[in-house]
Amino acid sequence: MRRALLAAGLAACFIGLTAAPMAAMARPQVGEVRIDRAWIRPTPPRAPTAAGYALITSTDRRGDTLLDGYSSASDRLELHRMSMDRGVMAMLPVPGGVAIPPGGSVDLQRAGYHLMFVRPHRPFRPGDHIPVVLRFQRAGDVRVDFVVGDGA
Ligand SMILES: [Cu+2]
Repeated sequence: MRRALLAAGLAACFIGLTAAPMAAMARPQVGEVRIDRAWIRPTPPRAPTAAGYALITSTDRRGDTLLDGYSSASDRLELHRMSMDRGVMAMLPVPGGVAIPPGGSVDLQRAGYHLMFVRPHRPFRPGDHIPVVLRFQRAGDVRVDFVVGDGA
């Protein structure tokens, strides 16, 4: 019995130790890209898509480009731009990605962009954390947890 408890204690310690680098990896900053306010609008059941937004900052003096991304929580993740077409709001894929200026930021929502989760695997409920990988031209793959909510 005592031995079992000791083993359990060691296992807990080991998990504690190995969890630290994992937590560090999950930080939404890799290289010279920083992601703030990453959020997704809640979806009703069986919604075919969900929209996500983030504030992206590049501290690289060359800037960076958000190319696209992927998530285990939906079939696909696409980068879209809202645009008016003869008075009708439409959304279009963004060829070439979104440029983040050197030392500057792009607020996807304000700039008319969103990340479109195509066919979410389950409803996104307020408070859920959705793991996402954003792909940048220079910074490469950046892991970010998007929080389902109202973006506040
Ligand atoms: Cu869209």
